Amino acid sequence: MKEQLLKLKNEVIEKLSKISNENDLRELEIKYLGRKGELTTILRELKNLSEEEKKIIGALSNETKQYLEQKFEEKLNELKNKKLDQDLKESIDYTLPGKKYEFGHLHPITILQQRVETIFSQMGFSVMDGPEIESEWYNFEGLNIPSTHPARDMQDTFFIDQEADDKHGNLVLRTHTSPVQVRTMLKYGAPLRVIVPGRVFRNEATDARHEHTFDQVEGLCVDENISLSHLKGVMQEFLTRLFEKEVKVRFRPGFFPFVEPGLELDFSCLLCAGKGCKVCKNIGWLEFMGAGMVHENVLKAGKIDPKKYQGWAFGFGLTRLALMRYEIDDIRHLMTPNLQFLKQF
Ligand code: FA5
Repeated sequence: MKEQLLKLKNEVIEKLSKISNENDLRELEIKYLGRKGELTTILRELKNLSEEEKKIIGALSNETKQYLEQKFEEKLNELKNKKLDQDLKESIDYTLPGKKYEFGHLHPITILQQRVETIFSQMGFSVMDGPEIESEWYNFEGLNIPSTHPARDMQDTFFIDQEADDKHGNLVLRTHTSPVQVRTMLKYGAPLRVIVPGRVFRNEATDARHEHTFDQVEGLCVDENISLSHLKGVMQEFLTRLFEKEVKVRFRPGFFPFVEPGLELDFSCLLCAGKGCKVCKNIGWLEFMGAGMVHENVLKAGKIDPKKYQGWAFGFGLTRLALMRYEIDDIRHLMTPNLQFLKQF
């Protein structure tokens, strides 16, 4: 019987290795371990053995039974896992196109701002920052615009019902980047060469060229023997590098309370190079920015000696520049989250 059990065990192991589906496995199990199975048949013979043999063969047959039961269970698990793998493979269609991941990119204003910063940095200017929520004093009085002065009407803003920490009047949303002029002078003194890109706000009805929230770039240069010819040279170089073509600039008289003399700077039309076309309305020039020699009172507000130092300042609209640079027909596109528009840059 011992040999019979061993033979049966080897037979089952051999057959198990060839089984490839659950049905065949079940049939094999019934055939050998079932109630009328071959192992049971062998065990029925036990009663014909002596007590001594019964003990030994009984233990051996139990051992064989447990061993085979375990092998059947292992085989069942193996088949189930194989089926799972198969199902998974069939549920994936490898011919489908892959998932496309969307990557964002910088906003056109940021791209342009970085370019502006690079060009001015190359010309020896530092890049400064200032608060968007500003005290009335820095936004107006420090720039020679007293509260009763009609020039305040030029830049209507949003007033905040809260006093500034520095007790310089109430807080306002800054209407221009010019307040950083005085802040920079107070912090660093003269000589100075800085630009200040930043967001500004005005209480303004919007149209294709006007926003209530837009970006400006301030420029300030303070030193001994500084004149407007330096400004002309710097701006001509800046615009030529930015547009990658020869650009000329011209001055026209302009009024800003914080500069004296004040001026407006135009540059030659990029399309017709000054000859006159639809874009420049046949003038040959495009309006660009306000500028001028820093007013004595502003230098004094910045604790700089006007007898020793002079300087010029300018302020241009970065948002308006983006309209020219990218040929955008309406400024309001730049503030929308319209991806169709933004993806073009
Ligand atoms: C000023 O803001 C002065 N601070 C500029 C300055 C600085 C002059 C230093 C002298 C010395 P102005 O209000 O013109 O000036 O605005 C400057 C630029 O901002 C304009 O040329 C224009 O490009 C842009 N700008 C003004 N208002 C708007 C608006 N509502 N929407 C978009 N851009 C605007």
